[in-house]
Amino acid sequence: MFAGKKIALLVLAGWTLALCQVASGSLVVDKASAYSRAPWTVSSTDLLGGLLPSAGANTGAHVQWFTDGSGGDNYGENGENWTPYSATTWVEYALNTTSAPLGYSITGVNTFAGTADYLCNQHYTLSFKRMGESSFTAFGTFTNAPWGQQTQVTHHGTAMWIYDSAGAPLVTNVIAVRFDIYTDVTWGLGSTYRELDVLGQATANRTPTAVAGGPYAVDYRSALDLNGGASSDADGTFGDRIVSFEWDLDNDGTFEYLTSDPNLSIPWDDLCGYELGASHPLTLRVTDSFGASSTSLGSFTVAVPEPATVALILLGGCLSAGLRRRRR
Ligand SMILES: [Ca+2]
Ligand SMILES: [Ca+2]
Ligand SMILES: [Ca+2]
Ligand SMILES: [Ca+2]
Repeated sequence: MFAGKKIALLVLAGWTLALCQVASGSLVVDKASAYSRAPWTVSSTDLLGGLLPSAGANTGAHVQWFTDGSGGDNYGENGENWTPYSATTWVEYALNTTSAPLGYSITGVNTFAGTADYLCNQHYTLSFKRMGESSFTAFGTFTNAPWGQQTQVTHHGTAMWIYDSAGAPLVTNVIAVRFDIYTDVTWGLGSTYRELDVLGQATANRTPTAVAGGPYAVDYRSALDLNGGASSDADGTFGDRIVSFEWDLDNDGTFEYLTSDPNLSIPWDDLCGYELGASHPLTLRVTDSFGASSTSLGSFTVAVPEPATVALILLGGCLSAGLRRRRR
């Protein structure tokens, strides 16, 4: 394969940290050059495959060649060129999110440029738009080949691979990608990009975290007010949410109460019979909009009434007080 040199783009650390969800490695930019009519290592299975820009400016007549899955076999001989006659241009691609409701985790961006007449330099700013966001956020600016490259012999083409050294996603929950491309007006022509690859896969749903709250204390003959509101779903900012709260009051594995509200008030009639003064385990189960769930163990105690009211117990609606009630 082609020789490449790895350059850790430390200057971009501040930007990438803001977007990286899994900062297990460092940002790597592999740069290759001096191609000589070699087959271009492009991906035909990237997220841009076959897509036309959803927006853009000055993208030229052959913009479809950006994402056709081929770099072309001969420079400039098969229409596999894109040469904007402008100082800058930009293209946006809206990713297909029908099968990726939480967007995509981007693991790599590969770009290829070059023609027979040395227009192979690359210089662009890469931006991502994430689920739930209305605008793009810049990820970094990347350059390969000297700006204003004029040496045909040493630079027939250039490639750049951008990825995380540990294979972690560069960004998660991405729904659109943007390239702001700077071209070389010194020569009256722009760089001839031949393929833009954006690699990744659908961002996986994360299981919600249940927090039962408590321990709860309830006065004799009062309602038990449960609050699972501390439960959370890490995908909440990307359109996911907890859709159900289920409570297993006697902790027997059967959830008696189902609500979409984190708060639940259980009437005394349902508590009547639990041993007074003892701690009773309960379980909260939360489920997100993708069906993933988790549980949390809590407890509640029914207070022992004042001696003066003990006599009322037998007169009240809880004749079985003092016995742990078995439900179902
Ligand atoms: Ca491709
Ligand atoms: Ca192409
Ligand atoms: Ca989730
Ligand atoms: Ca139960």
